[in-house]
Amino acid sequence: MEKNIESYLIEKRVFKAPRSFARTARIPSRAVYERLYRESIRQPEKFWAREARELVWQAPWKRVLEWKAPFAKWFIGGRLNISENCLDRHLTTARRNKAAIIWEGEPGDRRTLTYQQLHREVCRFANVLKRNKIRKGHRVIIYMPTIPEAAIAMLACARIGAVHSVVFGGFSADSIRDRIADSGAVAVVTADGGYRRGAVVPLKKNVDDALTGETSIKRVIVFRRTASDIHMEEGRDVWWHRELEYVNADCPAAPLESEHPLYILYTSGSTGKPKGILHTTGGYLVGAYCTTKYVFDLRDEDVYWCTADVGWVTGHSYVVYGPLANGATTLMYEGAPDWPEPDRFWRIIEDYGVSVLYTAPTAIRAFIRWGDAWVRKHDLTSLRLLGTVGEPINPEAWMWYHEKIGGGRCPIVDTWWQTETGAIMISPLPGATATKPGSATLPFFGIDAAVVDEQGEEVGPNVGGKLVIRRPWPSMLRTIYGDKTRYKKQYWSEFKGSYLTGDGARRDHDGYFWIVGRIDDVLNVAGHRLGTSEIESALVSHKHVAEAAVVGRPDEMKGQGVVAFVTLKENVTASPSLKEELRKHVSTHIGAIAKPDEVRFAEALPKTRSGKIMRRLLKEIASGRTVTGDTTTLEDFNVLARLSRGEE
Ligand code: 7RM
Repeated sequence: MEKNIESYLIEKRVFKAPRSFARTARIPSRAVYERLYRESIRQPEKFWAREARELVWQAPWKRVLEWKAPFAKWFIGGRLNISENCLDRHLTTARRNKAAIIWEGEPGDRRTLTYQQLHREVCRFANVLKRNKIRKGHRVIIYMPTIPEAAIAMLACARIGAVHSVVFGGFSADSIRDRIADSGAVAVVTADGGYRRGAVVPLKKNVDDALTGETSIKRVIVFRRTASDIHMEEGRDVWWHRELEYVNADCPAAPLESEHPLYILYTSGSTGKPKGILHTTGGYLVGAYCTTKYVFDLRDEDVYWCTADVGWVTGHSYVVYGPLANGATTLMYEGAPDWPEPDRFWRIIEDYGVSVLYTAPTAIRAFIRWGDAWVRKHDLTSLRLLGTVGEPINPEAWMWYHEKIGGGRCPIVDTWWQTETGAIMISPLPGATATKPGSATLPFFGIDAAVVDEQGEEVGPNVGGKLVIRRPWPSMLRTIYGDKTRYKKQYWSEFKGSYLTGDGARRDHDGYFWIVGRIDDVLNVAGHRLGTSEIESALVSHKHVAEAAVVGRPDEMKGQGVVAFVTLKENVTASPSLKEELRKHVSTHIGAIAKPDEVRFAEALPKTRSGKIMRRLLKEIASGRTVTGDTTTLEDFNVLARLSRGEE
């Protein structure tokens, strides 16, 4: 029998939900959370139905849930349209003239679209789609920069019932080609280019390269963003602005069945070919809507900024659908956080009075590395709530975020969820939950999360195991597009009736969840199973370390040896004595068992565009192998080449 994952790094700091916050919060105390949570678990369908009733349905549902494991249908018989819920529904209220999207381009250009204006643009573009023979059920690839038109294209697809699949603007022609082939898409919506660190990303050129040879694509609609010199293929490519000349703004929202597919989003998975995660209409909307409402506790006065790219699931649920369904003001920024200088985020927060900031640990660690002086240049007092997502946040990075960005007054919501879950699953509620640096805390309403051992039995406090969800929830994936078998096998085969997240976790004595890393990345050192996040956090707690990734490599004596890849803060000199110091540092903070056998300094770590460290690649490098398998989600190939050559 495999042993449980062990834990050595126990965090003792606790931060109560601030009084001022709790006073006005939707969930004002831990007691209220507990009561609602218990109710939601006892009668989940009642809870979700109550939330769903806050939205607009063109026909009411007959049954809340049909669960033929592992296939779920939510709000059966109901008809609705997400774009209607994100747009039309606000037009009869004072939100009509409220900013829906505030956007800033990387070069500094600015646009604001009110709900009324956004509605009009979405209707017009939906008519453009129709004019180009795109119909309900057709798949449409959206390959765009983070500009309002990306959201407009998504909402326009949703309005007519076309299924969108957003591909990260940073991905290559090959990735687009794979996703077109897998989804059988008939159209691509793209731009001539996008801006990233002052350069133009040749989006249209990449699309052209993806379409050579056999393809299912009949139409490419091109938005003019950079005025770059591009090729337009006669009979296939049309300009967005030209097409608008032929349409009006009258486009009723199609009444779609609750289970009508909304989007496919490809995720890399740890190995092999990307999986097309399929989300459907009613359940997804309810999940995105209600988590946004409770977790960010949005007010009409808020300027809410989720820094994610629209190509990531976070961009879907928490830049576009969740905030707009709540009638919030969502800010979008096109470019890099260090362009033209490392204070771009802080400048934006000051300029627009951002009050809620939602970003990723990888970004926070980069800011720490660039130094506090950039932060101090700006007035960040408009902020009232901070969030993180994407990876476990190292407690020291959490503390920095809390003090330097949040001025010690803003709660931090560390939100755990996945592309597959569609919406936040484990997170503090800012007026109710005391937070602990590094913990995503407690499950959201209706979410039956647990940590189990190899037999599927729930483990006791502070024992590590596999994180599972023991019942269906509305925003869950419905399948892997075109591959039911893989869907069943990957997520539902290990423990009967439970969804396998693939993450390792433990719960502490207060029931708080601590994610210890991906199960595939767990190390096995002399019979001890260690998650990656604690060792990495121990390294990041050293004053010279900006970022760390830990992997195992085969070791004759111990089974696996520990290799740490470490990025140092700016102006710190790499030296053999520092390597030794870091090994000792881990040893004193966690124990000799986790002491790295080798520390390697790296200028940067291989990451996905959403900032996740690709440990699979580091494992191969650490054991001296050449890197194989899927690297299409890698942000910067040069990083890999440098690491493989052993350059520091
Ligand atoms: C939203 C998103 C999912 C994986 C997930 C975890 C990791 C995400 C947290 C986290 C610890 C968090 N979707 N993860 N959030 N780990 N604490 N708050 O990231 O599909 O791209 O990734 O990301 O491993 O399984 S995703």
